[in-house]
Amino acid sequence: MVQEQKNERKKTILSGIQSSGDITVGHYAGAIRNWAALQHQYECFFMTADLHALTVRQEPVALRKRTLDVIAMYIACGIDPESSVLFVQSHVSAHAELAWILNCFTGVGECSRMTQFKEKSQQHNENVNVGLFAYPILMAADILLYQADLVPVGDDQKQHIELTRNLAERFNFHYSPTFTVPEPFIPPVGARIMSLQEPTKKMSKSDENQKNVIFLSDSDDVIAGKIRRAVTDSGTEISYSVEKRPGISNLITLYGVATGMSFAAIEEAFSGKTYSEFKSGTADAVINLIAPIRGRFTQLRSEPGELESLMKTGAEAAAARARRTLSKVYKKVGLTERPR
Ligand code: ATP
Ligand code: LTN
Repeated sequence: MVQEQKNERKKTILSGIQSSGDITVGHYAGAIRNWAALQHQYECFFMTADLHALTVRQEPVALRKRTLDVIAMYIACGIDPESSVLFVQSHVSAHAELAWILNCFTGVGECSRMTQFKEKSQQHNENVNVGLFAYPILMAADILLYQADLVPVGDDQKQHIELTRNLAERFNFHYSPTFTVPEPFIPPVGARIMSLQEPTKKMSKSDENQKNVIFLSDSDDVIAGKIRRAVTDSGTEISYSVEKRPGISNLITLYGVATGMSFAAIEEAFSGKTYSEFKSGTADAVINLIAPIRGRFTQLRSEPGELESLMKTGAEAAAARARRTLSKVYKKVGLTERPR
């Protein structure tokens, strides 16, 4: 009973990753490892954003498979399915329903200003659809449905959380307090892992050039090869400076994420060493991080029944929480009660 009361007072986290590609070390650094670190202090909801993935063309069979892969990867990275709710966004219809209501509270100008929209509409200029435009509104619905206090994400999602906060405040002001206004949690290290070949660009799972990206499913040899061939800078010094040495700085960040060492300690450990020695040290560190994750992932994916039952429990728990918020919202905006 005492335990129950304590749990009730826990604050809430919601976060997610789109199932638009395989999970990368960037997702691990910017998002998943922080979820794992925070999971026992908060009541947590972690989802696969499969509806968001539809904003760019997906191959249906691959999308279905990746949606399960993402959930399995969360667990392989240390998310405890016993204490966190893991679910698939499309399994909880309240997400799409709240998104519609929030659409009607969002200015076209607000969505046009979103950096991700501008970038993605250039990248996919053959298919600039309304879903891509309204993407951050669905993300706001994801967060607000669970009354999340904290949203742990990488640096690129800051602007979307700012929009979510504005929408929550707007709705609360127009009607009465309804939504918790969430805070972003952006980690001090690893909030933006950069591409290996173009270290001024974010490492992205949908990058056409696979050499840019380390996937958590990559084999040891593939990881070592990608790091060996990573672009470094003209120079010899192993010291962190994003402006002067973006390539080396990205590898220092990866080394720090993989080992937990501070930048100063890494610089000291490699002082006087060559770039090639540093790269092989970084490859070892990243392999030590990823190999056990990959092992657990393979094991989990070989037991589809378990994942499916977990998704069912997750969807039920998430839907129950989401329904409470959605009912309040429907009532406040003036929709008639559904006849029972
Ligand atoms: P895409 O690459 O397909 O455009 P994405 O990988 O940027 O998409 P998501 O998969 O939805 O987008 O990202 C999920 C989470 O992982 C977000 O919190 C995002 O900020 C974080 N993330 C993604 N890439 C990186 C990265 N390179 N460094 C740090 N965090 C990242
Ligand atoms: N838009 C996010 C993925 C995402 C998300 C969310 C993150 C969808 N819904 C809710 C946090 C909370 C992205 O990283 N591209």
